[in-house]
Formats: sequence, C-alpha cells, structure tokens
Amino acid sequence: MTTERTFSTYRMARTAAALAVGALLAGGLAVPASASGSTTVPTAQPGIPADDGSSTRDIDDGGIGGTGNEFHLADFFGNTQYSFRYGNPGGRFYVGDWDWDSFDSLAYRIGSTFYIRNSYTAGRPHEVLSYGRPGDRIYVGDWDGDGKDTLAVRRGVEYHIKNSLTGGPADAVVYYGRAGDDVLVGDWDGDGKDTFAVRRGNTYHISNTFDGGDADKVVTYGRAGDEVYVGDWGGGPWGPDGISTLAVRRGKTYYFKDRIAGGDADHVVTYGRESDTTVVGNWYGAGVDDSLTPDTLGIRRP
Ligand SMILES: [Ca+2]
Ligand SMILES: [Ca+2]
Ligand SMILES: [Ca+2]
Repeated sequence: MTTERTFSTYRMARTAAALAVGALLAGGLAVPASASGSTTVPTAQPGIPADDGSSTRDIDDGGIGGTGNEFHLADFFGNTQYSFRYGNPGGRFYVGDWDWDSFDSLAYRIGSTFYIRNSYTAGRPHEVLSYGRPGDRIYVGDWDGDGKDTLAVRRGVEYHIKNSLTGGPADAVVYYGRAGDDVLVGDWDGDGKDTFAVRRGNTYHISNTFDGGDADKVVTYGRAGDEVYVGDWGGGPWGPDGISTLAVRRGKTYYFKDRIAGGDADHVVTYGRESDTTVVGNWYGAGVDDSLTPDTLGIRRP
C-alpha cells in the first residue's frame, strides 16, 4: 500500500526548472469551466488552478471546511491582525508550519495537490506538493518533533505518516482507535511531537504515543454539540507552555481552556460572524517576535 503513494514537492520560484515544472503542473490540473456545473467559475489566484472544490469539500479530516477564500487572522484578544485572500472559494484548506519559521499558514488542496503559502498575504503558492489520493483524509502535525508540520493520510484506523514535504513513501504506518472515530491532533504533553485524541461526545481520549494502548488522559469539556478546536492558547499566567488544549465554539463565542481539564473556560473570546468557518493557528506576533507565541483564532469567510 505504501508504495502506491507519491509525495513530491515542487519548490516554486527557486530555479528555472522548478518554474517549468510548476507551469506544467498548473496547466495539467486546470479545471474546464464546464466541470463546475455552473456558469460562475471561481477566479483562480495566480499559480492555483481554477477549482470548484468538489474534490475536497466534503472530506471529513483535519482540514478546514466551509466556503470562501477570504481569511482574517486574529490575535489573542480577537482583534484581526491579517486579512487576505488565498486559494479558491471552494475546497479545503489546511493549517501548518510548513517552513520551520514557527508560524502557521495555509495550504489549499485540490484533489491530492497542496498549494502552500507561508505568509499572510495574497499571492502564488510557495510550494506545491502531491500526497496520497484525491479522496484521502489528511491530518497535519509535527509527528517527529522537528518543528515542521507535515501530512498524514488516514484510511480507517490506518495512518500513513510522512515527516517531510519531499518525495518517497510514508515514514511510518500506525494504527489508532476505531474507523468511525472523530480524531484531533495535538501535542498534549508538550514534548514537541503531535499525537492523536479521540472525541466521543464531550469526552476526549488523549494519547501521547502511537502505540495503540489505553488513552493517557481522559477529559470531559463543553457539550457534545460544541465545535471543538485544539491549540496552545497561552492564556495561563506564564503564557503558552507548548501543550495543546481545547476550545469550544458556540455561535461566534469561543471558550478556551488552558489546561487539559474540565470545568469553566479560562478565557472567552467573541470573534467574527456565526456564518464564518473557524481557523486556528500560530500567527499572533509573526514577523515581530519568534519566541513562543500562542495559537489564536482566524476565520474563513465566503
Ligand atoms: Ca511557517
Ligand atoms: Ca515534523
Ligand atoms: Ca506530544
């Protein structure tokens, strides 16, 4: 199974050869206007083919659903710091630190191709890579603790983990939980490596390894109907500590917990509109301070 997967990276704008490859790739993936089933075809950003999102919109994975290509990224207090458009209005986005600068940014996905941008402005992708198959469920994490986020493909209880954005087969295949599990990714013990947690209702079964044994911690937070997000919110007295914790969303209000524990939220932020899709990542303080900064909110808006 592993050998069926390809994982190739094109570093754009580095060399003439890379540019030529990028042009070929963009041309090869262009979606004909009739493919959208509509007279309105989304306007492509330079370097990203037009795409109606049908190949990725409904995948249930670690990506960002919803629609729209307008993004607003906020600080700890819910004040917008960056606003820009990227990608196409349809389809999925993924958040990760793709370039080791400690700040997260977006990747837009068409089929099994990921268009990565490392800054909070509109523009061409900085990297384009292909991984897995068009319908694969993808999760983002720093699986080996080197500071760079990479992808894992999930097929039922089987996870094909890759530790680089380069070619070659998966670095590890692990088995986790049950096929129907709602899986979250986080660094629950602060060792720098991301692992999984399973959500069942408002109970979270947290594991710090991939060994498939019992959960290391079980915690109840919020309500079963809440939307939940994972981050190192940094709201404690000493700021962020490198440990991922939970936040739940009700309407446009977010209830952040700074420890892996139940009980009342440690801080509450209202941001955006009820119709917005939530994005979470580490962008607060980007370009100013590369010390440990908290994960904060963002929104995707049509
Ligand atoms: Ca980054
Ligand atoms: Ca890594
Ligand atoms: Ca960890």
